[in-house]
Amino acid sequence: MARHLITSALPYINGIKHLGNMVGSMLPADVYARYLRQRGHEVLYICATDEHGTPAELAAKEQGLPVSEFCAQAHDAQKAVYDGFQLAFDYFGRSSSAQNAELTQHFARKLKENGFIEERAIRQVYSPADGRFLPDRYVEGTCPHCGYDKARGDQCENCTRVLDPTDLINPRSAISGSTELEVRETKHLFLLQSKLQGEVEQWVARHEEEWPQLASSIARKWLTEGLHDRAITRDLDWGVPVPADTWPELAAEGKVFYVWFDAPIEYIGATKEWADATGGDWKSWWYEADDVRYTEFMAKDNVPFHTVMFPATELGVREPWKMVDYVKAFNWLTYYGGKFSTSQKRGVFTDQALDILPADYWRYFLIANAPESDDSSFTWEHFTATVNKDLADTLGNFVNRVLSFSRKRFGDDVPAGGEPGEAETKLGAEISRLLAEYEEQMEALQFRKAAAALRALWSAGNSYLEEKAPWLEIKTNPEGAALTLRTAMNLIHLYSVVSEPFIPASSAAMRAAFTLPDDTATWVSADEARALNSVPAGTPFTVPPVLFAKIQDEDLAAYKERFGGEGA
Ligand code: B3M
Ligand code: ZN
Repeated sequence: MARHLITSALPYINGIKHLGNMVGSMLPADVYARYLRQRGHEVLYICATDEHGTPAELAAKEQGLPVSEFCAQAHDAQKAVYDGFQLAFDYFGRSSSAQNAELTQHFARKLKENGFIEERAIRQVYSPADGRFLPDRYVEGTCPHCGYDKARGDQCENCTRVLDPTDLINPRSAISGSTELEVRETKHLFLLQSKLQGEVEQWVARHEEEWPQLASSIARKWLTEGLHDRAITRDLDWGVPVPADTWPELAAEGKVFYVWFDAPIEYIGATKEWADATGGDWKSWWYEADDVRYTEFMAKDNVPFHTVMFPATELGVREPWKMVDYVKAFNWLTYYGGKFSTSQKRGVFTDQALDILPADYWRYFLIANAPESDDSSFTWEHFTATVNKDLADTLGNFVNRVLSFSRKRFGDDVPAGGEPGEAETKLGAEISRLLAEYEEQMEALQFRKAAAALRALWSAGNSYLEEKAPWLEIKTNPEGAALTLRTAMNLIHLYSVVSEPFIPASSAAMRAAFTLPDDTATWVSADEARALNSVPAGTPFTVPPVLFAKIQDEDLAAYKERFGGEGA
């Protein structure tokens, strides 16, 4: 059985993320990791805050904090939200860690040894008003490709093209707003990606068939446009220092590596942080790790870095580092068809979401509507309808109805009596088929389809209950009613196991309803599920509090008022 290494794109340190960020990387990664763990696989799920670069420096400046202090606080704030969402990372690290610095410097030295890094003098934007060079996001202006007027010096948010600050039309300083910018000469390290083009192409060719279309088409587009050599150092105070033993002159000038050079290396760095904290064996996951299956999760704007640039780095190091096997890429989640915007405070942020409702409501809605094949839109109306129908009615109500009714009529133990008949055989076959479908979609990382199969499993319980109508059966055939309720309770237990990746807290509550002496069930195979007999008659149970509260019309109105419903 393969070991599974899973990473989700490292969230930037500068601020709490919105729901679009959550659904495009960390949440599906968590669902997948939980699913694999449930099925008994060895899994390592690693993430971290991406702390270097201009966004961190700018955000720290805005808050009047030293950047290291800003990052420490912001890391803890993000971690708290992710804990609230029940993201079960094996480790959530920090790209500013010593482990990452050491690895990043090692990678750079090796790339130089192998002839893939060279020093070049380049012309950089300098701001006399600010008394410094302005790399990346320190410059803003108009995108030369699409005309978007808030493009940043590193990438255009609108057309996703990667930019150089000198490309921008009408550039201005993001620090002072000064438009009196000059271009001055300074030395930087360049990664000679052009020399690695052929190798990256061969590597992509070996994977693109398997990757989702979104990931392979972006990788292809980049390769067709050609890999360009890129500056991988910056004139910043905050970052991984260029090692003095290898580049004394640049080190003396205080140059640091570019954030996109050290960020992917932090996948390894954070694994080392994990190992240092837990005694785990980081190297077996990353070095000569042929038995490891590595899956990465990210939104589409991060795909070029993960399918082309980081692979180029890893190939150029000429050491057997683990490279990604499968890239799961997502489109955008929109807010009423428009952009979620951190700067314009439009949309729902992850901390606000948890203030309003428990994590499971969000987890289920987001994954069931993940922007997989296309962008998808968040609206409060859709969210409310989904929660009320799928979670409150189909699942929650089923659980409460069955357990309360059984307790009322048969007491605190799962009732005995009755022999499974045609209805149970039909139900078993249906459950078995749906569970196999659910597994198939999860294995294929098709989250919307997996959610649909899970929902169908919940619905099958409702159909069975409607058909058998134990509240009528009890009057004429109490044994039959006992059978129906016992079967329905077995469904509840099955749901508690297989719904866990999506809604871990509610699943735990469902499972805890039964006092099963040795309930270690991690998964139920489609074949075993057919029998619906893992909770035997006589098992004590309790009725859990209502699992999902319905969202009322007045709540919906209040959310729309607070967050700005309707188009933006
Ligand atoms: N921090 C970009 C982002 O948050 C970046 C991902 C790094 S993954 C190595 O979208
Ligand atoms: Zn653009």
